[in-house]
Amino acid sequence: MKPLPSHDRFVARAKDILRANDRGGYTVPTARLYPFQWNWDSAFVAMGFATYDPGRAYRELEMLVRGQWADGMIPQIIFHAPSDTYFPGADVWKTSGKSPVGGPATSGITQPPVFAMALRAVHEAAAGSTELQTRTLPLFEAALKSHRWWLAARDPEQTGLVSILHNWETGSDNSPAWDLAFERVPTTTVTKIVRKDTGHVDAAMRPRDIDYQRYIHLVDTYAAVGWDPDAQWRATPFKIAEIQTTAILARATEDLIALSDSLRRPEAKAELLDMHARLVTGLASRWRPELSRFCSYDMISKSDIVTPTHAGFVPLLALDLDADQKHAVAREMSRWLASVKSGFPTVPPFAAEFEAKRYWRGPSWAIMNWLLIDGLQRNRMDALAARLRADTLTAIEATDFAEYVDPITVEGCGGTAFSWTAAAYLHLTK
Ligand code: 9WN
Repeated sequence: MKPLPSHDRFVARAKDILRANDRGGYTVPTARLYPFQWNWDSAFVAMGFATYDPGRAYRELEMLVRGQWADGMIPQIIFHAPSDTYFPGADVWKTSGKSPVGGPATSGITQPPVFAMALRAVHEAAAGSTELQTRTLPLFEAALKSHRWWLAARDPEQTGLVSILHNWETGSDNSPAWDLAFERVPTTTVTKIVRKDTGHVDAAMRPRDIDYQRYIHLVDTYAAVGWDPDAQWRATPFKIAEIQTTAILARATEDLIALSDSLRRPEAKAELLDMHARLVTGLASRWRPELSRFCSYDMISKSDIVTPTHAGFVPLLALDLDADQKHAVAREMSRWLASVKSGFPTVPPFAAEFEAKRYWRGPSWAIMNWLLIDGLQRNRMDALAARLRADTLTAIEATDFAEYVDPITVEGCGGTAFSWTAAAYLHLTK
């Protein structure tokens, strides 16, 4: 869709935000609150840069893979330069020996694998320059290695669904989808917790202290087994076969398949086709017609997670729904949309768990709207996609690129001048 003249001012502001958050080849999500490079943030940011500066977009991804581990994992946080405005910082994770020798320190967990979706977008944006496109191949190899890691480390039982072992890995940190599973996670920690986030933004918009105790209990548990994937798989009290992550991985695998054609890598393509078939089958099995959405699965309690969250619709990114599913999803998504003023809520207001301003328990996020719009477009559900796109742009303009938005009052919440919100604006108006 062509940008309207009324978008020009905001497109300029979005580029200013990305410039201001640039720390020399990588982009921090926002100043102070998140002072390092984050995995899926940078993938979205690269797609934002791809709309006007493909060279800078490549650079964002190249900086991210500097933190890739030898086993293929691309970490959640890359600590390129020190900062004391964030907890947990580099010292908490105890990942030396795992993070790259001579490279930056990293956290020990990962984040949603948007990376290959971004790589394809960047490669296509660089179509006019064979010189720029030579930068795709090493990043393709890095992505392939990371997808192998996901399937080996996070689906050792070959279910077709990848599991997350930490809520931070989903990117939807305090989603009520994890509440029951977290009741089994102890609140004791070896690491002393010194929160910094609540010094930057209102505590009512952030997870609670007891949540952080559990988050850090898991970090301590994994550090104690040396971040070994098999040992973590056995030791963890928190293991969720997760639909949002699996949908992103399946879609990213589809994008790698397209790249394997452009790069003429037939063996890689064959391997990727197998991965893709496995993921799509696993994901499709999570459809719950009685709920009109998909559900994650708690691998420890061996039960469906039925709490209503936006994640139930993210599989549209990777699946082609049949007519009955489309009809049911359109009805259900419309019901959620009718209950808010703007954007797609991470939890609908009619659910008991809804909190309008608390992070992933209700607010609308531009990047989640972006993924949902993409999934709706893929499934030719164009009217809903157009509505969500218009809402998202209006909310970004009204809140000056806030981290997330109260979906009832359309107030900006969390961090300000946020990088991936800027990237979403650039992508949705390109
Ligand atoms: C932990 C950077 C990140 C996002 C996540 C978002 C938030 C971090 C935190 O900020 O998480 O990764 O400390 O709250 O939940 O999705 O990647 O923007």
